[in-house]
Amino acid sequence: MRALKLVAIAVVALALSGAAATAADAPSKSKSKPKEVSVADFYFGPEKLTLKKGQAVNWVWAETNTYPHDVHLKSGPKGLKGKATYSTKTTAVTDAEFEKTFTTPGTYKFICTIHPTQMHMTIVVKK
Ligand SMILES: [Cu+2]
Repeated sequence: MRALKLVAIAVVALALSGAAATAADAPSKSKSKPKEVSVADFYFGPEKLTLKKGQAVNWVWAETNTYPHDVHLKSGPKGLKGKATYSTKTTAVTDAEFEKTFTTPGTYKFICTIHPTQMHMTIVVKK
């Protein structure tokens, strides 16, 4: 009888912890995560991304880099406001991130100003 009671308690505890985990996960599921782009030695990975309006991109400098890189908007859709905010002022080798939310639909072209011919990427934001 005592053993049965312990099993019952364990089952209740498991059910409760499961419910708690679900509740904790809920907020992160409701808003979409930023798409991650790797800023690596001589390439952005991926080089092409398609987003929905309102989605964000987070550029993350690769830990294995040995050269400095940046993220610079070369061209954006017509009428894009706050163009400067689409480029980071950070030039880093590693340990850097740059996040930007895209609210204006259209095509965006990014380069690394230090390696403009090798490092380029396109982001298309759909309506
Ligand atoms: Cu670079």
